[in-house]
Amino acid sequence: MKRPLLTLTALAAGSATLLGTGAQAATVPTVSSYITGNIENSATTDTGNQLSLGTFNTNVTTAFANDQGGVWDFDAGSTGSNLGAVNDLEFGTSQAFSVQLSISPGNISTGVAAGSGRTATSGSFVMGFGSTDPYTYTFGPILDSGDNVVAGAGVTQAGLVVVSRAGAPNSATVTANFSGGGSASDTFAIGGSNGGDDTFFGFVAPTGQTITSLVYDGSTFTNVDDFGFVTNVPEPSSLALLAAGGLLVLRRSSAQVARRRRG
Ligand SMILES: [Ca+2]
Ligand SMILES: [Ca+2]
Repeated sequence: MKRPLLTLTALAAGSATLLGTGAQAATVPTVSSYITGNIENSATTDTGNQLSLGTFNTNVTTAFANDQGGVWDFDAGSTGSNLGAVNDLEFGTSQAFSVQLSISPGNISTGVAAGSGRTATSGSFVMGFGSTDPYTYTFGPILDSGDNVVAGAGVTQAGLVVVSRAGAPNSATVTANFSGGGSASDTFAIGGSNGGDDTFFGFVAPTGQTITSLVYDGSTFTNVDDFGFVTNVPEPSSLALLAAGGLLVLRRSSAQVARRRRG
């Protein structure tokens, strides 16, 4: 029995190399939702491949409960030091699955205090840029708890919040790139106030496709807080339902036995 286990470990190590993950990425937990009361605007509305903040937050909350998504709030799992540009985001109530998020260029600070003139929308910590944008957020494959790639799985919805900055109005554009080669984009004029004009951008992939990356391109330096995603991994509950169905049959038969005994 030991030999297959060693082979699996070797395969996992080999696939990590093939995927170009290189150095060990940090693993960070996600939470179930945005704190929508702290986010003033939704740049995107429920049209085409866009999603409003309200719809996305409902979707990601449901997805988290079903082990299918999560929100990186930059606070969970952070002590305020830079987590770096490549992280494995564990998602769902059981945090069983993960997706690797790689940010380019890599001079970015994740899980750090909000910059001067900016306020976090959740907790104290945010994602801060290290230079002029654009910044690209690329999703890797979905991995299960054993770090095996879940075949055919990917991110189907994603959204981020661009934090408003005192004295620095921002013409911000966020683009979602899809696996079929298309994209969706939206531009929004964010006012120059400290935390008073935080703006959500969210997207959903066309049916049967996934979101491969998001790109933020703005006219000013600012922070992102939070960053959420929904995947199409099969619900563990669908497997649990089969087991629960089996239990139900057992319970029914014991109930019938009990009724027969009473009768
Ligand atoms: Ca705000
Ligand atoms: Ca935060």
